[in-house]
Amino acid sequence: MAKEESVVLLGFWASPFAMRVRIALEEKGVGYEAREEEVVSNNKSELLLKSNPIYKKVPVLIHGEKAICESVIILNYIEEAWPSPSLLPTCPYERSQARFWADYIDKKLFEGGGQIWKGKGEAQKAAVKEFLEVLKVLEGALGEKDYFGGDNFGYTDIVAIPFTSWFYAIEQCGGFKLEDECPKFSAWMNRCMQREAVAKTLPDPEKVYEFVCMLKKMFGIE
Ligand SMILES: N[C@@H](CCC(=O)N[C@@H](CS)C(=O)NCC(=O)O)C(=O)O
Ligand SMILES: *[C@@H]1O[C@H](CO)[C@@H](O)[C@H](O)[C@H]1NC(C)=O
Repeated sequence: MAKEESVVLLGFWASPFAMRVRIALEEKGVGYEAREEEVVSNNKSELLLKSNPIYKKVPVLIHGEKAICESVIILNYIEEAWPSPSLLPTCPYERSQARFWADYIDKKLFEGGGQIWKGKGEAQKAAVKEFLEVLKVLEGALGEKDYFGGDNFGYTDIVAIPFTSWFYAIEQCGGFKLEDECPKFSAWMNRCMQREAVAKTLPDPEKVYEFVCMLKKMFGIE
């Protein structure tokens, strides 16, 4: 059985993409070995270069002899390899909606967040405005539900929640307060943080802020 094969995750503590995989494995109760890659100094392991020769990025899930790359593809793999408890709804339409919002988050949220902490002046102001618009759209998708999929924490929540560990840094850089601007999204964040799999995976926002400050110095911003 595939389930008895070893499970290794090549990751990096501040990578929201790697956090997705950790949360999914925790939710499924799959034991795994986490190996930390030195992505900042670009000192990547031979195993990473061999397992993800195309992008050379984390996360990579190595299940037995097989390597799976790209966080959302890994999430789908986990859902199929360990079906229970399921992260996706059973109804095909609802599954499509979970994937639609996961894709939206991938395309819009990360881009926008990056433009804030990397930006300056007017460009940064515009990035903040756009970022808040994206969060408003997500608040609309949440509606009155507890989670994106309804009553249960699932697929879209797992795709979205990791990046919120960067929000404190983004607020500091962008000069705004998320809770005032997007109370519903804030409430959803707090709800997700109650889950053990999320609480034990997400890094301390202050530590992420220090990391962002270090990156800004490294990239010569400010
Ligand atoms: N689309 C990829 C993004 C992965 C990604 O950007 N990983 C970053 C860390 S957050 C990385 O490995 N960067 C190292 C590099 O690009 O050399 C996914 O969803 O897995
Ligand atoms: C790069 O990683 C290898 C293996 O983990 C380690 O032995 C080496 O000291 C690292 N080099 C640098 C420059 O950090």
